[in-house]
Amino acid sequence: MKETSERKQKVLQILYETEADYVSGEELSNKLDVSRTTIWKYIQSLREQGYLIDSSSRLGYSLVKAPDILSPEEIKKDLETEILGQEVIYYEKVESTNKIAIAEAKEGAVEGAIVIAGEQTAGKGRLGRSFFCPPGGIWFSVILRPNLRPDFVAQLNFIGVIALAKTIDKLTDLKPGIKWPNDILVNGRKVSGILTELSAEVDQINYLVMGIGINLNIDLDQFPADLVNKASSVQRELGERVSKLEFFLSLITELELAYFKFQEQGFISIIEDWKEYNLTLGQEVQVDNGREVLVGKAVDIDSTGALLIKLADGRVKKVVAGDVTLEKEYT
Ligand code: BT5
Repeated sequence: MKETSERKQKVLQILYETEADYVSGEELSNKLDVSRTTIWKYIQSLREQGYLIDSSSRLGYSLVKAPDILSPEEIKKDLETEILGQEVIYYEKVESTNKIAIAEAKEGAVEGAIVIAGEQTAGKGRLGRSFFCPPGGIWFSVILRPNLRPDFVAQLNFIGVIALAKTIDKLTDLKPGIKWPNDILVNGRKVSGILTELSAEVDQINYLVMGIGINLNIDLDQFPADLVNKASSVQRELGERVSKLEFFLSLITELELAYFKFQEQGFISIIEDWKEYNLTLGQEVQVDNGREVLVGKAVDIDSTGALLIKLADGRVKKVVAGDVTLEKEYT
């Protein structure tokens, strides 16, 4: 199976190198040491993925246009990371990439392996909520195996949101903001969310799956009615489409940089990056922590990644997990 995908990758690589020219079936079959019928099957499979490949019995094959998809072939071509995305599993349509990544992690998938889907039919949000994941967005899950105590896992969400904010900042002229703990907002609307799930012993994480969803090229009229006023997409806010591949590659590069920095220099070192995009600290907020709704001012992040809320009576409460509503959203 792996050999097949490596060979298909090689065919694609040769087609890219040949640029506008043609490469003959014979040359491909010699280079890969497989029959011309097998080459034909790889070409057909690439076409099914959306590649426009011209074929001529005299000249051979020529790549006319590549689809904007996050297939392993496209990703590996331009990958600049050390660990993230070295293994990629791509599906056109799945229930949830987190579900698959958890199964892969249990089976021993390497750190940095990524499961991606073109579309999710049962995308998961936090606390059993669902996440709307139509084609056009980026939906993926990264497997990490950090040397970290489970009670510090919330810190890793910071890496995800920092990487997302930096990528939007770098590739567009939009102003992304981070709403604690895991939302990225553009012009007050949510364009991205993160769901981190883990398997751990008392003092050590076995594996962690960070699921990231981004509304990239999605029309507002595709959103269900309950999301129309609070969600948006990068395309909608920017007024133009953004290459999925470029966005994804930039995102995993930023994600890896933040992950390495976190591991080498500790959590405090990444809080500064987080604060650059912070929409929560200094704001009056309502926080639902599952047991009660706290109202106060978000004053700081502690060393575990928890949010500190100063209540009207002056007490400071720590929130480890919950949903924040900013004052401008509820007044
Ligand atoms: C999240 O949950 O924001 C985490 C979303 C994680 C999705 C990724 S996609 C890849 C991976 N595989 C999965 O199955 N999941 C992950 P939470 O903070 O609980 O927000 C959920 C709430 O956001 C919902 O109750 C809706 O109100 C809203 N929502 C749902 N779909 C949305 C969308 N596409 N864009 C913006 N908001 C959405």
